[in-house]
Amino acid sequence: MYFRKARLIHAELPLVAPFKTSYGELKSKDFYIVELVSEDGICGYGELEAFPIPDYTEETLDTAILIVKQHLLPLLAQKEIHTPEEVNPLFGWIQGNEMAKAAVELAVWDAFAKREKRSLAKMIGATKDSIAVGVSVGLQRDVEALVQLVGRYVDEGYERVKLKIAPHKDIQFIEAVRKKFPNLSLMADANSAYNREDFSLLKELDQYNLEMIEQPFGTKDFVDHAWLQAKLKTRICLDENIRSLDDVKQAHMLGSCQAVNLKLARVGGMSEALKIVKYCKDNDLLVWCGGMLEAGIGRAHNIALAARDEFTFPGDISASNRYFNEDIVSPAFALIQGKLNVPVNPGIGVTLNLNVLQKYTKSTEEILLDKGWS
Ligand code: OSB
Ligand code: MG
Repeated sequence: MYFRKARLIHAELPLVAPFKTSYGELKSKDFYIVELVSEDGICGYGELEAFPIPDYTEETLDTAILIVKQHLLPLLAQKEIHTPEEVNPLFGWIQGNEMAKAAVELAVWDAFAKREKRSLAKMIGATKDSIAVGVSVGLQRDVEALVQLVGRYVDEGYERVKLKIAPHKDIQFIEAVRKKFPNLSLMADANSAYNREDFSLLKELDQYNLEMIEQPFGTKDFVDHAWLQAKLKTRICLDENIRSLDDVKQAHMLGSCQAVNLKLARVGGMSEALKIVKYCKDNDLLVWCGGMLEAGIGRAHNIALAARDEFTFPGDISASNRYFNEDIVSPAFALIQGKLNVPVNPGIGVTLNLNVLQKYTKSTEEILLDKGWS
């Protein structure tokens, strides 16, 4: 397949409520859609998940779109791509920039699945037709607000709840939610807000029957995480640390975690994600699908991945209405008895909702891939 054109659509969707983590607060989802058009008119879509500021990883929307335009799209220009697996090695000489790579690579996967008239889920070997999902809840003002919000999500049918924590915004909050929901599948995500000196706080969390504690320590640390994992009965899960299969191997060999939050955007796309899934399965690491507050395109990719059999633990893949009043795809993703349906149409299985997308589009740029580069 040759790609003849790319369209970069910059859009910003307001969130239904601000999302607060130990890094800061997000009020909207600012993103690009990467549309690749093949020689025979097939359109593949990817969503660029970098955030406006480099707090979660080094990439920002501005740096990532620059990498897409200056380095990744030129590699696709005038080059025949035979399988989507070729894209990851094609981008391999470029260091880092996983989110930029993922946005383009995932658009290629979508295009190939559409050409084969198969759903992306089926194409990557997924068999589930619906997936149980969880919800990630941001830091709240006080314990009462948190307990009430969790109650709302539980009523809506979410099967697993993740609570953001930070030092001293932890024990009280977790304790209150656990007391109100003794049997809820519950976990905590620190977004790297702790260090070894905070051990007593983390040790206290060990008594609340949490599914896991996600990314307590620094985003490049494997050694202190291993030290902590040896001291806790609760599983440690790594998120920010995991940018490639090599990172997962390192974490596993050192004993830094027992679970991996897998995000397509953070590991550079589908090919790397599938390798990580296999490694986790072979080495008894729990792997589950994380989220980046995706709009509809990114969410569709996540759902295809999480439809594989290895994903037994509900992902951070909530329904569209948990994030936005309206989503940019049709149909939007709806929660049905705690589950999301896996689209069956070709490719990602949803189409751009142009009415909604236009309302929130900030700019559009078209780049021809058959001229100007060799
Ligand atoms: O740490 O998992 C995280 C959102 C943005 C950046 C990092 C994280 C998150 C979430 C939200 O927890 C997950 C979702 O998309 O629902
Ligand atoms: Mg996380």
